[in-house]
Amino acid sequence: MAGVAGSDAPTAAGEALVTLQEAAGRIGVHYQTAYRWVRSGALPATKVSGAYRVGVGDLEAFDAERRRPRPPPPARVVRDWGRFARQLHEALAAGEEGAARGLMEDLVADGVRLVDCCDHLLGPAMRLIGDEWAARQLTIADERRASSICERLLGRFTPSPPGRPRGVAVVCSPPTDEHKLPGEMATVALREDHWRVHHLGVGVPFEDLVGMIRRLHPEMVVVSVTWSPALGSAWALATTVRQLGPAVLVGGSGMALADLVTQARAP
Ligand code: B12
Repeated sequence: MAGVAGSDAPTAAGEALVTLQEAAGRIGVHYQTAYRWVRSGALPATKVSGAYRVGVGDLEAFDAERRRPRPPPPARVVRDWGRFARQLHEALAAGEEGAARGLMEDLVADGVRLVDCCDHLLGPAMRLIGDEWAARQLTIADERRASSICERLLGRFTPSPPGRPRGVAVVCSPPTDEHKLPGEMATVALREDHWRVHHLGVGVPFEDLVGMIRRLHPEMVVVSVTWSPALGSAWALATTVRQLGPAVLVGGSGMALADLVTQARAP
């Protein structure tokens, strides 16, 4: 073990110890996840000079057990989304990305669907951020930082389910709408429901959007609109795209992704 960053000398019992940071890195999880496992007693650890150390043997056994294939447990039913949304809001407002990630990691690990995380956790937390921005308690820099954290969280958890996709979908926004996050959320929700999704982001000129949709021949186009002045161009886009053949769904602020997923499944 000598020379490995964060490693300690072997114990009297001959087992090499590593710091919690090193242990988390070795099994590919965030430090806070490993910390929670230690605190809950799931991962054995000892304290050396006030800091946790994990035996390499214990770590390997724990990781092997964690990775052992087993039938998925029944998904956790979240009864108090409001509490989680407030916690996430606090983390986002403070720029505490690790705390935000930990919160989401726990829910996803418990089988909570991403569509529900978007509708009941990220959405409400970001709306609180928006209220605080409108009340001048937060700046645009705070708002952008919070959005960026959410985008990275979504990127991290975006699934690529195996098997044949339901079909090809394009998610886009009208050219003048700069709100990218809702389109990201729609993309995640549809991917989770086995769609192959092309997300075109924001700021794409009208004719480029139409050109790309023409090339991709999707079964469905979702126009996600958040900024109300962009509604007119969202409907204009929908009208143009419908003539090319795909089904078009327009939606955004205040509308649930669970409904988008249901509507997308309708023949
Ligand atoms: C983050 C943010 C920004 C960021 C966006 C960064 C990014 N990467 O996305 C930036 C800084 C760019 C920004 C800019 C602006 N913003 Co802004 N922004 C927000 C904020 C805080 C969150 C946006 C967000 O992600 N909301 C979306 C989610 C989280 O809420 P939701 O819409 O209900 O989400 C669901 C639906 O969208 C659904 N969904 C998504 N797609 C689809 C599709 C279908 C078919 C269906 C059914 C559902 C669906 O999924 C979501 C999950 O449930 C909101 C606050 C708010 N209340 O939303 C303000 C807000 C949207 N912004 C607002 C404003 C005014 C602006 C600016 C004009 C500010 C300015 N003066 O420059 C500019 C507009 C720029 C433009 N041309 O678009 C206003 C909009 C008011 C209005 N009349 O529309 C809001 C509401 C803030 C406020 N309280 O006033 N903003």
